[in-house]
Amino acid sequence: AFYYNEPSRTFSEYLLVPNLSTKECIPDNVALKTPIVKHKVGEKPSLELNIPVASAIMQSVSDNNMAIALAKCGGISFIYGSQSIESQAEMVRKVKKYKAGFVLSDSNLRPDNKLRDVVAIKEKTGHSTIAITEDGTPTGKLLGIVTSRDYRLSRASLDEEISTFMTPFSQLIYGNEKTSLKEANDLIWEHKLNCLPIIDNNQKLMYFVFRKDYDSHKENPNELLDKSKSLIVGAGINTRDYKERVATLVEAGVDIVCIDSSDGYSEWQSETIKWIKANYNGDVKVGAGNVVDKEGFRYLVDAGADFIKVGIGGGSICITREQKGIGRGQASSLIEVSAARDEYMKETGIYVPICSDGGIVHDYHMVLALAMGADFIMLGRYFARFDESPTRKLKVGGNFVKEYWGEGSNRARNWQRYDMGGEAKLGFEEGVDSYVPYAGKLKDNLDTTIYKIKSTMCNCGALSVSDLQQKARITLVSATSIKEGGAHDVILKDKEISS
Ligand code: MZP
Repeated sequence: AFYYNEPSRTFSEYLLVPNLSTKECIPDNVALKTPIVKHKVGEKPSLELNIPVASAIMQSVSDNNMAIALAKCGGISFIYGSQSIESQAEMVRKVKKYKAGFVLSDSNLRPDNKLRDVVAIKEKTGHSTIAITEDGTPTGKLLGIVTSRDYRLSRASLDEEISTFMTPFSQLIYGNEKTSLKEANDLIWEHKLNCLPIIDNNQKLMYFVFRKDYDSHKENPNELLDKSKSLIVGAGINTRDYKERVATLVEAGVDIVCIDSSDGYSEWQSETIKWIKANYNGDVKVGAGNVVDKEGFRYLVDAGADFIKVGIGGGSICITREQKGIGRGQASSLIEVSAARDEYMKETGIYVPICSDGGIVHDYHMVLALAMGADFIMLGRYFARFDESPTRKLKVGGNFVKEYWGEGSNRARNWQRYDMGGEAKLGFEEGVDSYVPYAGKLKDNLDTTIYKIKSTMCNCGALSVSDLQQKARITLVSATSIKEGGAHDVILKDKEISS
């Protein structure tokens, strides 16, 4: 046998040592844009994320709702593959059809409209119209009106209504009546237009209403309307039914697929990747894994993989290490695979993104993963806690929880993920069925996490992911210093004092 000289390690055994934070190192200046497909060094990758996170290829995590919520925040979901091809493709279609936006109604306003400044003046404008005033009083200067979905007014009477209220506005840009409210909102979100869309009773756009000081020559919304894009979405595939599954997913509009396997260093994966690349002229992007060493990385990259996923046995619901004794500490795996990626880049001029999959417990683990060379991070437990995950929210022992189960559990029975070419069944469990604490809305939690990541990067003097990968200084910590890192030698106020 070959023996590694060093024990394999995981994130909690490391800390980041701060670098000089220059004055421009503030969270607002940190860009988290990151590539998810291979590309020539110096060229723009064909697929990027605005934030370096992906939700796991799991029944209890990634369906179309999760995918929409996460893509709106700039990440990506890989819709689980342990379902029929048709139902998975339908989920993909739902994401692709969705146009980022919001429903304009009294209860669902854009947060940046400053809700506190919104006052309904229903008596004046009809039950389903609200007014936004500058000082938040019913008599304050009007900034805009928003009509709700069931607003019923003819174009003429709406024109009249608007002219009554338009005094502070110098600009009323007529919309193209073929444009749906969703498309208009998509545009507003995407380009951060400071305006309100006004719709007719067929939900078609009538006007964009702008503030007086708005310079419409810079970005006329009607010109921006063809350019509006759909959300991006990925999907998990396996090495058995991939020919049919990939064809159907591609037709549904999937942006990228990923072979979902607990151990990806196999001839099955190589064959699958080569088939996809040959049959789609290289156009279908495919991630592969999971691997934990340089040999696995090189094997899948040589087969044509677009990104490589790293991690075996570190997932919160995973018992593979207990069941089979297979795996490696996530940090050690990542450090070795990232070095292999850098070597490959020097040799070929091609950058292959790495995804660190599983085992993230604290937000700072994400920064460590990025610093150790990951380009993005896949999370299961983290996302399972939110409203948008597909599982039930329950009250257990007085606390709200959400269900979260592994793909290798008897509940999911995703035998393809553990397939060793034998019978088409899950021979034994490699995952558990569990609860995770309920944490509320995805966006609220993710915003905080992203802010933490950015501010930690500022401590490291890094303004981008690649900057962090180059500049980070990482130290191992002793067991005693781990203890020092938490609150210690004090009596916490929320704990009972035992006599
Ligand atoms: P975590 O974010 O919950 O720690 O880990 C999620 C990852 O665990 C998934 O992306 C996947 O790679 C892995 N996973 C999913 N199901 C199992 C299992 O049943 C598993 N063993 O290990």
